[in-house]
Amino acid sequence: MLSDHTYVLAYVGLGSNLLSPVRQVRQAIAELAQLTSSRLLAVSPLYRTPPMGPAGQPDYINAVAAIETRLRPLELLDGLKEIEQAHQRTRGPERWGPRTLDLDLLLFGTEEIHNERLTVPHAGIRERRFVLQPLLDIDALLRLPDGVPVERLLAMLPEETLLPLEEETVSE
Ligand code: A4P
Ligand code: MG
Repeated sequence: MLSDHTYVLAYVGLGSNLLSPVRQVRQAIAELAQLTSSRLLAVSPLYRTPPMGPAGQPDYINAVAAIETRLRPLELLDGLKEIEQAHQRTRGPERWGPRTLDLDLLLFGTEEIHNERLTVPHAGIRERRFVLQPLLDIDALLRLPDGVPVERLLAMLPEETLLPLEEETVSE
């Protein structure tokens, strides 16, 4: 854990496309709020997004949460993995296949981390509208550690609209 007064602002990406994905994501948000030495600050709208990766899998529900944490990056990753496990995450052998819950550590303050277990910013962050849009919803001025505005990355992606779920359809 970091020393008493050192909080870091971290962003976590949530994704699910199995077993009532809206429920999975909402429950995971509640569990993120319970993470030790951390506080949930903001949650983006939920989005229904076409699958990136193998075709023939259901659409995903994606969202991003901002948390303030005193955990170190690997401690936070362990916490995220525990929540994934609690969702009885099932995953097939194929890369980018369907899953009940996927939690990615997108950003950890302005740190750049490269070790065996963790790459931050998350390796796919720049190419994924379903990550960039909800990040921007939480902070319209957000920049990656290298200073690039998230808004600019989003503008560089191919034209495609991501619609937030309407409140009334969220009770899946
Ligand atoms: N790891 C390294 N860096 C990180 C990080 N920043 N956050 C390591 C989380 N984990 C990180 O992850 C495998 C290992 O990556 C972890 O044990 C950790 O040590 P995993 O979650 O078990 O594997 P994965 O998620 O299947 O692999 P991958 O390649 O990370 O997949 P992604 O990038 O998470 O993509 N389409 C839509 N529309 N929406 C989605 O959310 N998600 C995926 C999965 C595919 N298609 C999608 C979506
Ligand atoms: Mg992942």
